[in-house]
Amino acid sequence: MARWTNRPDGSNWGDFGEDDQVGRMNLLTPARRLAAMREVREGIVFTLSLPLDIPTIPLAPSRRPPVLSAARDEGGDVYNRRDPDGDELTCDDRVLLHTQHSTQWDSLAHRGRAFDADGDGVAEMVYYNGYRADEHVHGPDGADHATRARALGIETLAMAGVQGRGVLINLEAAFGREGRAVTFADLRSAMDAQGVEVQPGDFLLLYTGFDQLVLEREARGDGAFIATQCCALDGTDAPLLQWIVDSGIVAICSDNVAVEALDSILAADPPPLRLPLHDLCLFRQGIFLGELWYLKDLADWLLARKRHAFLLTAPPLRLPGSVGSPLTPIATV
Ligand code: UVW
Repeated sequence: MARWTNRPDGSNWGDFGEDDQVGRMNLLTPARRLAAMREVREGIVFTLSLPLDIPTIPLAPSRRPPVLSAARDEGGDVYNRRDPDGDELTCDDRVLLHTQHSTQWDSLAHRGRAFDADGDGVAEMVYYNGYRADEHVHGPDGADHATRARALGIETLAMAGVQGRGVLINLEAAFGREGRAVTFADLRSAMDAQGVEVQPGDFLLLYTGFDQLVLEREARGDGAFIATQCCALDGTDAPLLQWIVDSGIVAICSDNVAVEALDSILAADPPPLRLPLHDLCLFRQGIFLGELWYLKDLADWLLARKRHAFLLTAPPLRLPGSVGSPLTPIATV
């Protein structure tokens, strides 16, 4: 039985196939990857992740730094373990990893909503392309709260080969570090001023300066509330949402918390759609979101040279069933 007969307004469900799980990443063709490689002129690389234990004081209570410990077997901890018949040592470790704590990809199973996909007049809880909560995105079950996205897990993105042309818009250079919900008019003016051209298949990177706020907060060692500072996209701006649809971009990545401004989610009386840009990107269009990336060094380098495009290599962990993934993206300029 088809998962859906109705698709949400403004969605592309089915356009990439009945069982598609990677959405706009389908636009990342071999020709576009080759074009991305032609953006490499100097061979210089930039690492675009924070250390994954930062922020040490979480930005959200459910998202905590990784906890490392020794792997264990019948002999106890496999850590600084000396081989019985020699002078060799072995360390194996394990990690409790919150996949959305630090530099991360959101999978398409990260945000869904109630929608009458099967046309019976009753809304179901669904994700991109009509995949169902519980049936496909399964759990939590049992004492250990086991979960598994049997569809739309982050491994689908890993298998899509996340390498293509990145383009960076420097919103900090355009608007500073004041909290600002960036509209399409704002974005267009920054793009025009910086000579940024966005092409179908591009990864759109937005530098806001938020990575510096995170690192400054770390240096102070306080838990200051910073989530509403710096630029973030205005998910309520219809022209912005339409441009995202029309642009053909495959992902939006930023150094801030959520790519979009958090005004709706933080409002005393929040609207029904609290994260409208997440809804457009993850739920309706299959556009991946990257958050809390470390972009300062790349942004400074590009700004000084009036460049904006580069080769981006940014695979998530191939971790079956996970709804997000930490990563260490690389830009090559
Ligand atoms: C927020 O933190 C609001 O966004 P995300 O869940 O995508 O990280």
